[in-house]
Amino acid sequence: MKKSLPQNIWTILLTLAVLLSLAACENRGTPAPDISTLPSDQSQGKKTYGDLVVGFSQIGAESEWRTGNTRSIQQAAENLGIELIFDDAQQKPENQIKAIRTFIAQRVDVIGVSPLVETGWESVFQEAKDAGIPIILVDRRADVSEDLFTAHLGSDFVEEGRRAASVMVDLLDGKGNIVELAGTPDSAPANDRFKGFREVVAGYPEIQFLASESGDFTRAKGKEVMAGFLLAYGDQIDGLYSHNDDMAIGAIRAIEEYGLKPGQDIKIVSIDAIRDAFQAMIDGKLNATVECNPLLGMPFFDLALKVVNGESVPKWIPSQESVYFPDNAAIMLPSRQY
Ligand code: GZL
Repeated sequence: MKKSLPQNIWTILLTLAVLLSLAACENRGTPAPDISTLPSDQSQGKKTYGDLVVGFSQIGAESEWRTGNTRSIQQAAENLGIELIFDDAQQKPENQIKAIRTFIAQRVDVIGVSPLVETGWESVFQEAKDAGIPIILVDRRADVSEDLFTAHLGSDFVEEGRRAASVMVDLLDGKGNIVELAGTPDSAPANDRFKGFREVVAGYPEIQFLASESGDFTRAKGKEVMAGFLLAYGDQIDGLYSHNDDMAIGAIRAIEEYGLKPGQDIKIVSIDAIRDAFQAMIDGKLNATVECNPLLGMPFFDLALKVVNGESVPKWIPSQESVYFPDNAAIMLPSRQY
């Protein structure tokens, strides 16, 4: 005969069943941990800045803009605790290709590069793609198919050329002879600034180019080429369009040595908005500088972390930029960071 259980055992079992079911409800009711509040290294294995190893191929140190760009990248890596492997190519694209191959061999998480020139990158970018290492273009663009790089973080150089031309047209009142100091041949900024400027002056037939020659974005070459322009055209020159401030500052020296007044006898418009350009405007030797922002360090690493964590990013993230004139140069100078 089935031994009947003492009556109170049923009460105990029932109570136990109720308690267990409440506990289960409690667990079901407890929300899953909010992964967005966890340190991201715990949320589904996402990397944090401190996990990143980033290779960066820099062009060189040809200008104050480049120096500011390098400082921004290195400082941001230090602040974020990112392992940065930084290579200075000293203006040689073959050194950039070598550096990218080394980064691939080192299995970095992301490769950043500012391509010196637009062409010649397909095969090494394909090698990075085959190795599963994303490439982010920082500053300059490369002329490759879009599947060979993940994103481009940099300025709209064509728009910078348009802005420079609009200022020059105003300064010359729509007529005059200009010379042009162009950037590094085949570089994206030189190609685009050349193009953007001409889009605008095409509407002013009385503005004529006397000459255009590369000053390679450096002060020394800018001075040398401007001296040649002055020997060839002298006081026929009404305006100078320089693709960057460093070449314009070199040209200012050449104009003074020639015996003319920069900013007065020859109107000068350049691009970058480096500190020395603000000083030149204060001194009355430069008439305007179109901003080109080199402070790309933080945005670059923010983009790199998103890419490594599989987040979708825009193909191009253009910089927001202004144009600066002598009237507020003295007020602006103290706050300029490059
Ligand atoms: C533009 C950058 C250019 C600067 C120059 O983004 O690539 O290179 O305008 C620099 O000063 O040398």
